[in-house]
Amino acid sequence: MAITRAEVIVTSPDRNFVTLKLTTADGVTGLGDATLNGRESAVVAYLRDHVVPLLIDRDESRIEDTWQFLYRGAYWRRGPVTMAAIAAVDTALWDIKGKVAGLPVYQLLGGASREGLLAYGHASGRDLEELFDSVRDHREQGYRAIRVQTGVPGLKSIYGIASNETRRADKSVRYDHEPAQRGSLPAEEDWDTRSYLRHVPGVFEAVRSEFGPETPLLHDAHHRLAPIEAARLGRSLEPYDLFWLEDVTPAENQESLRLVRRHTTTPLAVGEIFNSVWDYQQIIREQLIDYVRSAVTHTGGISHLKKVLDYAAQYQIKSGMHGPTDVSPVGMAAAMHLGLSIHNFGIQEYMKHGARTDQVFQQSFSWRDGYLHPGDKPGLGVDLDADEAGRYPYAQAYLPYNRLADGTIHDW
Ligand code: GCO
Ligand code: MG
Repeated sequence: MAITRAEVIVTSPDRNFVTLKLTTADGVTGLGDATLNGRESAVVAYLRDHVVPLLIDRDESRIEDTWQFLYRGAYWRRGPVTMAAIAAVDTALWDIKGKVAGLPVYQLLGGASREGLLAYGHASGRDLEELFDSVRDHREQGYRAIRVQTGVPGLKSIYGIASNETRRADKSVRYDHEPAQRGSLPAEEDWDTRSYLRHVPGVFEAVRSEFGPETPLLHDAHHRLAPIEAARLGRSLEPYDLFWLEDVTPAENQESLRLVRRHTTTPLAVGEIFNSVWDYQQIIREQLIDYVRSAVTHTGGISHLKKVLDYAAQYQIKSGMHGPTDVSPVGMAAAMHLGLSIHNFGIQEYMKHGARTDQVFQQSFSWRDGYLHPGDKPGLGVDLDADEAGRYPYAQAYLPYNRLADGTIHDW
């Protein structure tokens, strides 16, 4: 029982992905997603220089020991690069363990706690007409829950809006945007909080009026508000019964959510940029959020995110795993296996990958009537076609950044 080969595969079919492939002495292979949007090369170097040499000859069955070895043995702890690298190793080892056992990973985690995973997609529009078309498009695709993002009058380009410039290269999905834009430097976007706070409640009033009260609607403030502004937004959206309001305020200061919580009953989701349980400790213990947004890919893998969610379950907090196109099909499969097994599953973000991505990664999950299921192939159920992957070399791409009208850098 030993890992004999570890490869870091970088491919860019529709966007950049970093995948770790482990092979054992018995020829069993496992895949792990290590994609960190806009910082992929940092994780590639961390894996190739500081992890791969340590994996060779390790016993692939010892997942927890390997996790602790890579976490504690590095001396320098946590952070997005380290925890994405550890996540890839952890996920690949769970993939191998499932294949050796002849079981899908969710069976190793305690079996299914539900028939399928409620998913949400990203509707967006620069104006109400475009937004309504996007909502209809997502309902036609079968989504039962829909995130709503909108342009703001007076702002040229902001987060989350599929426009001609940001729509994905292959236009495979009309309205999904790919925030990371290929090029040597990040793109600058603009922002004005007061315009946004004046505009958004009216958008949700229009969406509810057009589509009714039933559909779970979500919205992402993408870290842009001060706590009191977040409190105001949460309260102003209460008549529209959101499923959740995401990343209302930068949450490094976990206490800041106390003020938001005092003013609004709109459910809160936080954590897609978190990478360990320590980022959540206070906001879970004080029940300052309702959903944990982390992806398996960015939070130390299946082993660590399960620990975070088991801690959250004690406080009636549910999962809302991050699932944009920059979580690869391997990371999505890991999320689905974990989400299917835990009791406190909430919802799974699901932005469909492009056609070229689906050629590189052969997946076995199902998408039916608004629900996802990881499938029952042993392991994660994903294969990577190395030849196909080789057709798409890495292309530098950055997430945008933000400035206010006076030129001050703001949170993107
Ligand atoms: C989401 C996220 C994304 C991020 C992207 C960054 O809720 O899906 O906010 O849109 O911006 O994943 O890599
Ligand atoms: Mg988000």
